[in-house]
Amino acid sequence: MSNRILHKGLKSKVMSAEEAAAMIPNGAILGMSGFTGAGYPKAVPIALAKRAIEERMKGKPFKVTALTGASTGPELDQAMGLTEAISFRFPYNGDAVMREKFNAGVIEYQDMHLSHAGSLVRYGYYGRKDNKLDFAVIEVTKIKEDGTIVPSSSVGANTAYFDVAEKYILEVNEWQDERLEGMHDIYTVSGKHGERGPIPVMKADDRVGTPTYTIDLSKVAAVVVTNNPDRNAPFKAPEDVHKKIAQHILDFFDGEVKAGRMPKNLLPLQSGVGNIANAVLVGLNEGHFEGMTSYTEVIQDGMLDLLDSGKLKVASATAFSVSPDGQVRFNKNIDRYRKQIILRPQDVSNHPEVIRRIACIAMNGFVEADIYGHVNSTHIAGKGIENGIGGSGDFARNSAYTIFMSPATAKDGKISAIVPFASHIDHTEHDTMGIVTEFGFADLRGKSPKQRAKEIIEKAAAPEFRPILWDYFKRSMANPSAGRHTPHMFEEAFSFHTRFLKTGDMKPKK
Ligand code: 0RQ
Repeated sequence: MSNRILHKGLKSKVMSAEEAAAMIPNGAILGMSGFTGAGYPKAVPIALAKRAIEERMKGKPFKVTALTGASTGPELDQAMGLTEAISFRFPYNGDAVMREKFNAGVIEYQDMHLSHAGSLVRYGYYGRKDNKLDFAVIEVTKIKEDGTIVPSSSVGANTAYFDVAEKYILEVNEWQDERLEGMHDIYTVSGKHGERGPIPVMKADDRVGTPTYTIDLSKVAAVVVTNNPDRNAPFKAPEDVHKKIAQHILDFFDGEVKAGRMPKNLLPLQSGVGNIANAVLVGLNEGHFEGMTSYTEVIQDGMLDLLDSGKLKVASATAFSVSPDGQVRFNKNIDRYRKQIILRPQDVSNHPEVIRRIACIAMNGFVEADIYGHVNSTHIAGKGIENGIGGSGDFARNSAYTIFMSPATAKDGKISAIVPFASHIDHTEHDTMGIVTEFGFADLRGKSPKQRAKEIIEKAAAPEFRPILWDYFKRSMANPSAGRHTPHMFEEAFSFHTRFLKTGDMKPKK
């Protein structure tokens, strides 16, 4: 018997993952834990994938709806994707197999702002006829004697899933360090339409909830013991282009501090996932800013570096997204990190109210941006959805500074990240303040669409694409049927994309 299950009543609920999965009927709606490869269930999803195969061999269907916090790991999205054991997935995905299934039209996916996920589930929009979910399948670190639950390496949307599910399956993962206890701040954002009060987080380091989940123990149908690592992916050392992007952002911060618009210790940092975001954090660690804070959704290696150097005082998030080396370092220093790191539910970490109150600096990657500043974070023309909007929209709309960053070209220079019209729009011109590439920082604040176009083409577009972007803009200005506010030529708006699909290059043949 695991020494992580201390509550007497729940000891009798321990069973294998296969036995737990056998309780889940075809068509069930599951709320599962997991956020950026941290804290997702690792045994029951594989058992469900096996069941899907077994049932299908008997000629019976087996598919479930899988709601999570954000992306998970191969045991969930890859295994259940390969076996097509999922019919509908929400609200974010980062798995390549699952992505292929969405883009092949085999599995339905709804991409969603991560701050909305818990609320929409609580409103009953994803439930059965009685608005409930069938099961919450949640990874935890420990079940205490009094039945309170120590959360795992992510909190995600778990409080909503506990609130709305009829039954619970808890995976107690002994791989998670028990000393995570005390790092979480569980504050439940609940209440019907119009009945909610303010969230009392006034600063990044405010703790307003409890360190554990308090759940209805009578709903626990199964407890499964696991000992499996999170999906910890290594980071690449920042490449030249990433370092240049980071430098433009650091120079921008310097300018804002000098102008008296930003304090010397900056504002609470939100940083997306990926190599560019990590390069910015590396740059901040090598730079001169001190006493920084972070109010973000994931804690990656660069955040640990900043905490280690003492330049960052606190990091508030909903999950970890560290490399295998980062995990070793985290476990080694966990007692110090417990004082510096706060893990919250994603409807608090990403809540517009808090983000706007504490005035974050949002920094997220983009796929493409158009000359007027509309940003596509999610869709690749000719391929379909990449990952999802994640928390980028929560932070982009509500932060004091909203910065999007990407290399100016993709696929060996054949694709321009700056296009006449974005082929999908996640963030509108109203939400974008800075578009940054290795060539420069386009500052869009206080600019009309035409002024933005000039700034974006001159500062952020790759030099080899500037002439054709100018050509598009100038001819749109002369287009009698376009209007002079945001001029376009509809028949050519997607000419970069269509040319790429036909010839493999967005540039016209000479
Ligand atoms: O393709 O993997 O085949 O090489 O897209 O691009 O440049 O490696 O950058 O990993 O930082 O991802 C926007 C997807 C950028 C990410 C996005 C191809 C490119 C490559 C990846 P390959 P890069 P990144 C916090 C906030 C939305 C969610 C978000 C993202 C692959 O940042 O998912 O912000 N953001 N969350 O070659 C065709 C283009 C392309 C292109 C890039 N214009 N056309 N292909 N690629 N641009 C996190 C959470 O909320 C959980």
